[in-house]
Amino acid sequence: MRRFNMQRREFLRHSAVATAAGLSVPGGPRLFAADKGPNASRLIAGKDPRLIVHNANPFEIETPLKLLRESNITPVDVLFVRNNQSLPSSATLQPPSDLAWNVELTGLVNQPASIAVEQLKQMDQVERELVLQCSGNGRAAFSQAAPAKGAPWQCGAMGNVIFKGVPLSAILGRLKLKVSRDAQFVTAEGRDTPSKPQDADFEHSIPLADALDRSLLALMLNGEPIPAVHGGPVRLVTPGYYATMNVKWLGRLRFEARETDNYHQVGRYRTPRTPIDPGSEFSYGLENSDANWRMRTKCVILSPLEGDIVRAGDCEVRGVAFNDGTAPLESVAVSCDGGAAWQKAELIQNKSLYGWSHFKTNVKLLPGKTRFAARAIDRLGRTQPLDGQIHWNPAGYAWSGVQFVNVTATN
Ligand SMILES: Nc1nc2c(c(=O)[nH]1)N[C@H]1C(S)=C(S)[C@@H](COP(=O)(O)O)O[C@H]1N2
Ligand SMILES: [Mo]
Repeated sequence: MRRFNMQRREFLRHSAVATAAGLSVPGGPRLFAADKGPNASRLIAGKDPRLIVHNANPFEIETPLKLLRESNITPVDVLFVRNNQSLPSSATLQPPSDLAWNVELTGLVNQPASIAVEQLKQMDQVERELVLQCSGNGRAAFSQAAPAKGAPWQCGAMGNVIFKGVPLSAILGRLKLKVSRDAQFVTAEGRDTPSKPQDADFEHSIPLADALDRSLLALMLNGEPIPAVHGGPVRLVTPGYYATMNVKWLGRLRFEARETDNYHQVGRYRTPRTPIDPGSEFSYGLENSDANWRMRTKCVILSPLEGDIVRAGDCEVRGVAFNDGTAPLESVAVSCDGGAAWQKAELIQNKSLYGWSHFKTNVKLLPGKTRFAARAIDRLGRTQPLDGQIHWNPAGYAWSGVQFVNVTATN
């Protein structure tokens, strides 16, 4: 596997040279005049300039909640972007122009195989509405207890989108591939290469059972070919999983007995299995931590927003809730006193288990300060901790604590 990875990197380094002139490696300060700092639309052709740029290289670009709440299906021009490293020439909402893209299927299978994007396009497609959420979403909240390493994402490293593509199980059938009983995981490799050659390639393993049940090789996002920046021409999409597991620019799937020992799978993108004290160190291993796979149940208030000044009197509190799609949501409760008393909100269930559901409720606001909170619970009883810090972890993954929103009401 190593050997192949080296070859792949060498190959891509050549193509990177060819495209370097085309702003393929974005964000270097010298690309911009001093008065024109990086904004999302300069970094990625087609993105909305109002997005929050945490990092220009690699991209860590967040959707402000003000924009997120405007649509039920998050348009691609406002959808957040997170790259650990990028594929050359992918800084655009245009689909990639590589028409000869193949995905290899190797490892514990009767014989290695490969399928072209052109073949995938001819197969029956399924559509999945789902929440795409970075496992670092909400990280900023962890830092209230102790610094968490990484971009201080607030709540907008997520969106509700529609992916369309071919189920992995159908592809195995079409290729007549038999996966060995020893295979427990499928590892997805992206074709992007690390900016420092000595760094690890980007790949992730997910449990085979969920992959066969849920995963798609997605070709379309919100009805259009997947934009290059979001992983086109083909992306592994597993509904209900954190976005990091949705490997962009999919080059290969390996069927394996164990999770890969790749740095992105073992050294990060995991949370400790049992709580640790905020601020303490943690050495990740497969035996003491869980990969950022299925998303924790949570909700996010989209109106009002933190710091809003609103009219006293009638106020509608609304937002979105979601989980890993394993069971429907049960309810969302809203508090106007920072979490002491709760009232049940109206919950409009999404037809898709993996998409977000909207909640709303009306409250009477007295003049002065109000601290709202919202908490979702699903039919498996999985809910959000009032003190989200019990899940504190050094890199601030998988925040699912109750969110508090402070507003001021005036007459
Ligand atoms: N090949 C590849 N896939 C990747 C990444 C990456 O760096 N390379 N980043 C992951 C992470 S951490 C996230 S949060 C999502 C972001 O998806 P988006 O940029 O389409 O919003 O892509 C995931 N897939
Ligand atoms: Mo992420």
